[in-house]
Amino acid sequence: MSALEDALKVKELVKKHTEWFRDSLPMIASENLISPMAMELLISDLHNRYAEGLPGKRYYQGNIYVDQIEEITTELAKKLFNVEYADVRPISGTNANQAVLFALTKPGDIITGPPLQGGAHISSAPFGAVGMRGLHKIEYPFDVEEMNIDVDLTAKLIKIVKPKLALFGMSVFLFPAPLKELQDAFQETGTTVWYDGAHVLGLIAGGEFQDPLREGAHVMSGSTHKTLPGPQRGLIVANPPGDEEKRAKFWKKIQRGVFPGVISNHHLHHMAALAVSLAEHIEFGKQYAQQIVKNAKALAQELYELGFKVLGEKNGFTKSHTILVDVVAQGGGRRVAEDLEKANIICNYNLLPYDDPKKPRNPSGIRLGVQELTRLGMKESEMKEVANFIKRVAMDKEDPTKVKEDVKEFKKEFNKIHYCFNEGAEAYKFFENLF
Ligand code: DSN
Repeated sequence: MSALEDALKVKELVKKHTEWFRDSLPMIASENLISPMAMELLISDLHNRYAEGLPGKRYYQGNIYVDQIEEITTELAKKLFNVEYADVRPISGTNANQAVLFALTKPGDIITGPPLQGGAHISSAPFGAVGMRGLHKIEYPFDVEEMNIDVDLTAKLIKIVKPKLALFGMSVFLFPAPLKELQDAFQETGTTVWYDGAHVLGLIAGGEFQDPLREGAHVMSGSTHKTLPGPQRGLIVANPPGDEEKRAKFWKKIQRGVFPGVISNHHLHHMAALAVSLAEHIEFGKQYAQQIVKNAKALAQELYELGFKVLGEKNGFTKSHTILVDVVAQGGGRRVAEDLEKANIICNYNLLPYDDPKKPRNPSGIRLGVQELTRLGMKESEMKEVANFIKRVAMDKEDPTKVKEDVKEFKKEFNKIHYCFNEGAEAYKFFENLF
């Protein structure tokens, strides 16, 4: 193939991908749909430009408007999370985590955090950002019945280990982290508490999860494209402890962790899009977050009633956007996730707390997120239909390609985007017009 043919082939594949997702039920817990207004800014001239440093203190000319955009974005983040400090420059959640690690630890330090098979993000693994920083991670004990870290044992662990940094927050985040319950341990040891809110930022901002920075966390990082439905990017917010001088010093370390620590340019088109998404979440985030949690609970309950082993039963299955299902009886996580994909139901296979973390390729579970279906206008009654599609594929072993036709038909009614300034706009028209 010629170079041009390769380029055209990629364009064609992007078109096919877009059509596939338009016809599918996207249920990956870490994804979402950006709003049309935010999307427009992604293809602006900002994409072509560079900015390093902070507004008014750049290393490049040409940033007159970029500085104003960054100031507005930062203020919107501060307002949304009700915090003293915000940095909107990290270009992803992992990148934000790297910046926190760079700022608050030194190689050889000890960090504590949730276990991988208990849902921890890969950046906190020894083979992820934590390992790259040369840190030793000690994992919290996990309570499978609670589907959360074990509070008493974690308090003891923190008192014994006295970590430099105690990390909370996960990529399978069903229930709030027990920050209030661990207050004594934090205070006794003077531990700095870091909360990775990537999955639940939109729920936190919407007042529907926990409020980490008022429950003991000093700094919160996260990605901006999950329950907070913005561009693929990251942010860090903080309400550091101590007097004004101490707080400013803490924040300066974080800002230097971001730049020059782990980024150079910070992808200005994504920053402008983030400003729109933050503004939209200030306006619509509360209703959106409420509906996400209602939908997740409804889906979990329906799957449970259909006979699936949904984890977290003791605590009502979930308080977030995510549910976790043990599908060993249906053939295992991988088999089920692959069959669902053939039926246009997109989710991922996932380690469960009792799986061997060294065997991530065929775990016992699947993880399902409802934030994108909610964004497309689905409510509790639609969750029943979604549960039924999942049952037909995973439990009844119906031919997935047959189920796919019904999924496509069902999805036709849900291709409008909600909880944004262009309320009710066609979600995929923007992409379709590109081709
Ligand atoms: N690990 C991704 C997920 O939760 O899907 C997020 O980075």
